[in-house]
Amino acid sequence: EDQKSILRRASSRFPIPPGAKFSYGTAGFRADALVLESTVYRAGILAALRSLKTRSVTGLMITASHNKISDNGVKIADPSGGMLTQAWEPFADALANAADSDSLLQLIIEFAKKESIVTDGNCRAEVLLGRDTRPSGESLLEAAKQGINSIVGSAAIDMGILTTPQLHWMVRARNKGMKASERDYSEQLSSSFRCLMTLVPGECKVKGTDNKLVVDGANGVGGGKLECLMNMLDGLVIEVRNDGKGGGILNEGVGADYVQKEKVVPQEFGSNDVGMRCASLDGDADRLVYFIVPSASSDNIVLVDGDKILSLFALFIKEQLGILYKGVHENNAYQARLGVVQTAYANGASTDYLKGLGLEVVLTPTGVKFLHEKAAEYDIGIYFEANGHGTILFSDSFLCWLEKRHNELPEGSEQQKAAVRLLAVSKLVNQAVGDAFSGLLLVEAILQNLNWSINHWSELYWDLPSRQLKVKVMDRTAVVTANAETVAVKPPGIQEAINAETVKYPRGRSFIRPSGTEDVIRVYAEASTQEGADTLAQSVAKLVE
Ligand code: 16G
Ligand code: ZN
Repeated sequence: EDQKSILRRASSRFPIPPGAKFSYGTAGFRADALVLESTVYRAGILAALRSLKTRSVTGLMITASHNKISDNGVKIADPSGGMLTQAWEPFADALANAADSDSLLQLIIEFAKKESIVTDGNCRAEVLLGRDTRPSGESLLEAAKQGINSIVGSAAIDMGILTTPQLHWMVRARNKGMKASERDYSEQLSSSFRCLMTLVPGECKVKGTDNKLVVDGANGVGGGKLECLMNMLDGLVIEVRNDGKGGGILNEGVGADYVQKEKVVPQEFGSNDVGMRCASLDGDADRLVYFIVPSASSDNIVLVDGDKILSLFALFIKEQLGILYKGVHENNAYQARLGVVQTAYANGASTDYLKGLGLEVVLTPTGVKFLHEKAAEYDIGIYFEANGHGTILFSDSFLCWLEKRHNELPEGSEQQKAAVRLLAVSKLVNQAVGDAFSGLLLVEAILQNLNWSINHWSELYWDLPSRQLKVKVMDRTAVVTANAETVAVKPPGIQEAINAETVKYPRGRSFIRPSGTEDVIRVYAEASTQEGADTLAQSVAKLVE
């Protein structure tokens, strides 16, 4: 059977639901799971074509992250392990929205021609598949496999139930010729974590249960996976709650998104946890926030968000670089460029703090692909969204120099230890995407290295009070932003009106942006008081309505 008839036959089994309109958006296609089969089938085709084009392994992940359990979604991992190249997003949209088998076929033929992709079976495509714990995942996975198999010469490799970052890590590892099983992932994380822990200064601190970390697994894939990883770690006691086995519902009253947005304790947490070090993962474990329950009498938490995780990482790395370069003449050392990447959602106090450390801070629009791309311009690029998605990227040239330097330095010297720590960080931290597990292990290792409590960390700076609102609109594309979403250039006049409101508040800052995942305009405001932030957000929301 030839390529055309295979495609025509297979795609006719996955008709697009009437009236549906899909958009690849910030993080892939996302919708109610019931309408997603055709989209996931077509995403399978896309992943296979991308693999053929790049002659590398690609990935396809089925997840709707922190969204409700009845939703699902699909996104493609590029050969680097990062997000699908933006250049292919219009094709992704066109594929997902093709009205019938004929137009789908036509689109594929034209695109393959334009990109010089040959589907004669002589070139092999390989796509790694993963899914989270959503019940709809199984049938959608089947649709994805059919999509991949619709492209002649393609192989779908089912990696099973995974966190999103695990799948991305595997794609990257495969293309680097490394071993890429879940076991290999866990070994890399646990061995680099152990390495960081052996370098904790002073006598080894006793890690009793009084120093335990309590983790909210969002009733998603992360809880169970973390329990497996835990068995390979020393020096860290973790108690996982909401691991999905206790009957709780995915992302309902639990998880990093809930904790960060609502700023209240998740289910299964309460007065017994006062003062404990707590952390929360999202449904597919690519986001991480920490929190403290300050008192038994209320549901409120002290949030330690992505900005603060970023600040802890930046501070630690800067300190290690300082030790490494001590006494070395500028001309003799590789000058590592350290950069910090945030979005407009970063709390103003965090940006001030980071700049106060003398760091270069840049803003990008919301969405991992933008932050990641920017961070990759540095030798060490640290990026985080306030919502807890982020990672640290190391350039190959810097790592190469660091390896060499490490071998030259006197054995056991402070300088060599700094080199070992930085090398360990580069292995611990997922280089493909933000990963709640590597983030969590790095936070824990740094707190141990600095001998800091979560309270000390939380008090690095005080967050400015902030408020987020969303406004339902007919057409979110009416709002167009510039300067990393800090300025609204359309509709005309709105930015001037926002400015006029903002200047009324000490430390006032506010912006609007169209959501990339929902039909809403998001409003963000911060000010020196909570009341100020609230009223500023409300008046800006009125301007949008
Ligand atoms: C997606 C993005 C996240 C972003 C969020 C914003 C990825 C992997 N995820 O979840 O980075 O913060 O969308 O959503 O890129 P919004 O556009 O609806 O505000
Ligand atoms: Zn997620």
